[in-house]
Amino acid sequence: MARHRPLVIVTRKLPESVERRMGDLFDLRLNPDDRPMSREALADAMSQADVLVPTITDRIDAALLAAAGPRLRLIANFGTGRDNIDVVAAQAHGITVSNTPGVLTDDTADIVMALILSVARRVVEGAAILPNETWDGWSPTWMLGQRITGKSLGVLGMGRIGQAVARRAAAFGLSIHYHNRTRLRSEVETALKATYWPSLDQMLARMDIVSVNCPHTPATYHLLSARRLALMRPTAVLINAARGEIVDEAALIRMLQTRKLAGAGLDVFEHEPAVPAKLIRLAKAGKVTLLPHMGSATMEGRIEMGAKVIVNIRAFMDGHQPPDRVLPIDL
Ligand code: 8YV
Repeated sequence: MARHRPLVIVTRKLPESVERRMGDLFDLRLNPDDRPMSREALADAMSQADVLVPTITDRIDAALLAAAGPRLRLIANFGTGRDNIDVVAAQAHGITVSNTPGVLTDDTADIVMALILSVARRVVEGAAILPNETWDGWSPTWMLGQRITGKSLGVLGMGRIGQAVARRAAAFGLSIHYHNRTRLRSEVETALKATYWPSLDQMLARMDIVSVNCPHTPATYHLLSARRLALMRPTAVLINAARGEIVDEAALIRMLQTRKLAGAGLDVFEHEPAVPAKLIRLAKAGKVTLLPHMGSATMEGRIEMGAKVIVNIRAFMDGHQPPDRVLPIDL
């Protein structure tokens, strides 16, 4: 692509420093009121922009891509997950896609630990007591949770984030187990003291805590199906800070309601921003901790995501592959 100031359209409000830098480099159209764009607004943006910078709240499907203007050559996703974009259709239309891997690994792993601790030690439930002025004082048998030291953690998806979870969890005294498409190199496995389970079913049946850390792809949609969830121990806890679509949410709710699963910590939901009323009721009953998709929500993370987006756009405008190009084969 010839070097010119490309028209870059950003669909949501980004940190000020990121928007300022983008404004220095590109012809920039921002969304200062931060409301998610309607499908019509997205189509309009895609008919004009050279580069679109969407987020998880924008569903860039095959129909939108087919109707995109001839100028649109790059979709530089502000996010690591790219399940909001039909990458296969983008490639078919000659549109390159990039994402922002690596910079939200630690933040997301921290939220996984926060969810594990919250569910096992009833942190969120306990934190609501004083503000509600319902505390009658200490009792030896009140607010008892589960010790996490000595328990087993099964990580489903041992990529960057899964490994960061494993390192943290090991420091808390959990034994680390994992299932992944491909087994880690033995040096990495040894460093993480992680046990590989070629069979997801067998791992699920033996873990105290299961953390979902794989991407959402056609192959992982409902990977934790009703059948697989039923393999878990009734005392076990499920943590998901990856994507809601990986877990059959209705089946999970049934398992929690019928006490076939002890608890869950969820940062993501199958139909965001909708959260089923039944899940909210389970949260009120202290069975689950629900967070509003804030795994990567740190100022540092957002600024680094913005920097990655800028680098990807610049490399592309200079005629190179963006360093974080997403290929259909990665899905
Ligand atoms: C981001 C995420 O905030 O990057 C991801 O994959 O899930 C989030 O934490 C979001 O995707 C931004 O688009």
